[in-house]
Amino acid sequence: MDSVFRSTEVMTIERFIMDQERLHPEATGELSNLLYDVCLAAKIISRQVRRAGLSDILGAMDTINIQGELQQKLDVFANDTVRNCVQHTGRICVMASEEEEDVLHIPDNYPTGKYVLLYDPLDGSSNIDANVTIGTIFSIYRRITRSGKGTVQDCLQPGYKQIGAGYCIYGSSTMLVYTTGDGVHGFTFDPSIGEFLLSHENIRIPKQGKIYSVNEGNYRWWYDGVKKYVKYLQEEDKATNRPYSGRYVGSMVADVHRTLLYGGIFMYPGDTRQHDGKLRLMYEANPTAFIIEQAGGRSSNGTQRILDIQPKALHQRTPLFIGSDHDVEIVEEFIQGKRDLTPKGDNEQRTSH
Ligand code: FBP
Repeated sequence: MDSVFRSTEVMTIERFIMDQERLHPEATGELSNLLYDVCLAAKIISRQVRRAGLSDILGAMDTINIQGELQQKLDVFANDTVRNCVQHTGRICVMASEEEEDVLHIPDNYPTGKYVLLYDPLDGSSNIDANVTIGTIFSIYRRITRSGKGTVQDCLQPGYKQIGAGYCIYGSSTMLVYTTGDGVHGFTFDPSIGEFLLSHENIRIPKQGKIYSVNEGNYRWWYDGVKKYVKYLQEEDKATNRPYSGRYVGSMVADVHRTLLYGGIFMYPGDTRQHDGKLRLMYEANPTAFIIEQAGGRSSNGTQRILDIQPKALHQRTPLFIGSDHDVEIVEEFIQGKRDLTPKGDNEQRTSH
């Protein structure tokens, strides 16, 4: 019998969110309801992803999104699904999506609310047709404009102001992981009863890992600090858990989820072609950074904490180094020149400068 059903507490995500809400006497229930809306969208997208090979939903549209990427049919389906599950509820004042150039305003015939939702409807979409794990990522803020329709200003808030963030991963099972600042919790979807059930309560990332995750195909364009760090991870030194093992799915949500559970580091560095890397600050880096930090990990662009970056543009990109506290600390030292590789035969030592 499933372990979840063997436990004395079969806990749905709705029940869990309500219990967490009780921790905040000032809460009105609107954030809880917004989280339910996102769960509903995730269930609908999960159903479509699971039967993608059977229905005419694989393959590309003939449209290019703001990122310059060919939109996949599932990208558009997921984008519309999240918008349609949330925009009519009166809980949000504005949205922003990776698939849309401008902010998504609430249609005139719907009331506006006090929250802001930013989302990547389908992360890893280049992997869809190969049936590789993909996901939906979301980030929630309180509005800063007073009332009425929200604006891009409501979206361009630094990550530490997030009041909720999460992702739903469509892998061997569908799993929703979220935080509202009271720890990180994971819920596995049981399609036979249509419920997300608590399966990973209060997830903690290991202080140090043994896995690094990066697209080494870009090595030649990396800056020296990152090149040296990856060389450092490949050196043999049992005392420091090295060499690390390499894992790279190419779907950020999958690589970050594994890093959250097993520890180690996921990186998408900037390089001589793309100084700010590929990943988007607002709906990829900020939400995953909030989750990883809530689980005891660390996030950085190499020199600054991701959650402290003041956004300037909706679709701005950022280098990303995220994962176990010890591992991200070391890559920062290599990038900032505070640490260097040791000549062969010497044990590693920090450079003085
Ligand atoms: P989208 O699919 O949402 O555009 O995300 C970008 C992404 O697919 C990430 O999920 C992944 O980490 C990265 O790009 C892979 O990039 P690359 O193929 O350059 O390694």
